[in-house]
Amino acid sequence: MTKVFLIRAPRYVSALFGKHDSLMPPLAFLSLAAVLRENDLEVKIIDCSASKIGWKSIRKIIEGQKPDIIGIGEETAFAHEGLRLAELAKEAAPHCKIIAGGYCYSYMEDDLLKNSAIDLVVVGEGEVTFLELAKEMDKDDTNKDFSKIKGIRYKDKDGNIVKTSKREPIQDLDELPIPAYDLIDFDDYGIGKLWDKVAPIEHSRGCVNSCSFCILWKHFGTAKNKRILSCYRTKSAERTAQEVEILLKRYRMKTLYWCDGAWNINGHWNREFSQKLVDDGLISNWWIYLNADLVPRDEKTGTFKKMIDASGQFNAVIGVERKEDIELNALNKSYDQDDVAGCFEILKRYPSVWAVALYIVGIPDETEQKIKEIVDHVQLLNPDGLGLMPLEPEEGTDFSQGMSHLISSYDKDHYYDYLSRGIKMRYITDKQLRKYIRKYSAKFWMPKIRWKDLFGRQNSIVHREMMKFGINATKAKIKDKIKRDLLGMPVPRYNYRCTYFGIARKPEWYDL
Ligand code: B12
Ligand code: SF4
Repeated sequence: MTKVFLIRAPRYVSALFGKHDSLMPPLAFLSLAAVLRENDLEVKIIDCSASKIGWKSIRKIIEGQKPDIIGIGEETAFAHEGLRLAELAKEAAPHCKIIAGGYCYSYMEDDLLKNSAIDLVVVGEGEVTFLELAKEMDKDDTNKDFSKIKGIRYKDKDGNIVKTSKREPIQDLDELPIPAYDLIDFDDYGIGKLWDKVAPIEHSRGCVNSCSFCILWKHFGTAKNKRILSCYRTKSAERTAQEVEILLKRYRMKTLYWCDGAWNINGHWNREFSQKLVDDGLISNWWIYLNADLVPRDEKTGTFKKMIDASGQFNAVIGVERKEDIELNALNKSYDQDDVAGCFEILKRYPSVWAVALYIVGIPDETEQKIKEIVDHVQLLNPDGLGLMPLEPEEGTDFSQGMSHLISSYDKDHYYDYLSRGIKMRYITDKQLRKYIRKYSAKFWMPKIRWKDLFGRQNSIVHREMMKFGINATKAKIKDKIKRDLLGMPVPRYNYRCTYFGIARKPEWYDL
């Protein structure tokens, strides 16, 4: 029987994490594994950070257990570690085929196939393609033919890169089996009380919009006349409620992290699903990405209130992106600032809502003044949290800067990270951008820090946990500064790498 390992390579971890070194289970692997298993393939998920497995140990595991296929699908900031894993796996189990997929590898296929140990790349939605590939690999060498499998890239026997036609998205998502939650240990994930007992879940794939900085709508899109168009699909309310029930009752999860790019696109669905959860008593905390213009629509019909009723703590993340409508237009955003103001006005009416406004900074004509104005503007919306996110040159998006060679060359000094982004700004440097992000984030967050919130009882556990993370991050930074500046000890640049929560540290188990 073909043995498939889905592996997340060892990675540096955020200084903000608590006892867990991995934030959230990889939903992609859970979903892929469920499909493979349903088709009688042997599948294992190894999340090195979650299980605290370092480079030497993962080599031993691969050498000892000899999988036939290893699948990797890292996010961009960790992509070079996935490639290190591919190289290591080829040495440890030379017969093993390495397949890469996901948002990053899908769009750097030429570089990957030329410069790394990856054998095949799966582009876009993975379940059907991966299954077909795994079955094909099971055939003996003379009968193998990958050319009929849609949505892949590989090298033929003459070394030419073959690109097969686009894999069309799965239309009925209810056909997917329930993600293979039993293949991971949920206890290995989360951050403190904020994401305690957290489970990733999705009810939809794709989007109806096509924002220029976003890869999601393309990744899960459909091909028409050689163009990629958005293609939104959703599971039924019934099926999604079934997943919620499994997570809450069987696995005792408390928080659902909704992975949908925009959760609230279909008003009828929102209503039907929320009502079902209320009826079935399936209440939990939610983290959720909402499209701002659709919140007023759902408020008018009473649907938004139902969504609040169906959840405990409701953590809403809104991509406000920019302050000026002209800039929103340039990013091909579907809404304007009036929509955003209307959305926050509604969010503030509900005490269980903890609302985060995300802005994109580092657009080509960024200035300090513009970032300052964003933070002044945000006071009008009065969100509970603010994220100033640097625009990333993600491969496959309009802002892609051809960075993939930096990842695939795995050069320790020049790997792709979110600090040296490659998007050139006319008026400020990357270093200034980082400084302004720190300065203006502090301007927003500092007035929110109150000691009584840290120790006393208050409404939002989220607020308290955020403060704790801030304190941990500052402690980690001061420690590094003392080491470097006072004791003259080496502190790798990597320590300041901008992953999701700012600072990354090398965990003790990393090299073991
Ligand atoms: C959860 C999540 C996170 C979590 C990460 C959790 C963790 N690692 O523990 C957090 C919140 C920390 C996070 C952070 C960031 N994220 Co994020 N995140 C997501 C989110 C919401 C869900 C991912 C998911 O599980 N999807 C559901 C699964 C089923 O889909 P999937 O992963 O795409 O997998 C399918 C296919 O891609 C493919 N596939 C995937 N892996 C593999 C592997 C193999 C072998 C195969 C064959 C196929 C395959 O098959 C799967 C099934 O069809 C997505 C949006 C989204 N809806 O996907 C954004 C998204 C991935 N994030 C994005 C971004 C920009 C970021 C940030 C850079 C934001 C920022 N500015 O700080 C950071 C940094 C991330 C990093 N370090 O690289 C972008 C794209 C990033 C990229 N190109 O790598 C996305 C698409 C959001 C968007 N709309 O643009 N993120
Ligand atoms: S609305 Fe969100 S998910 Fe949809 S295209 Fe825009 S950024 Fe991507």
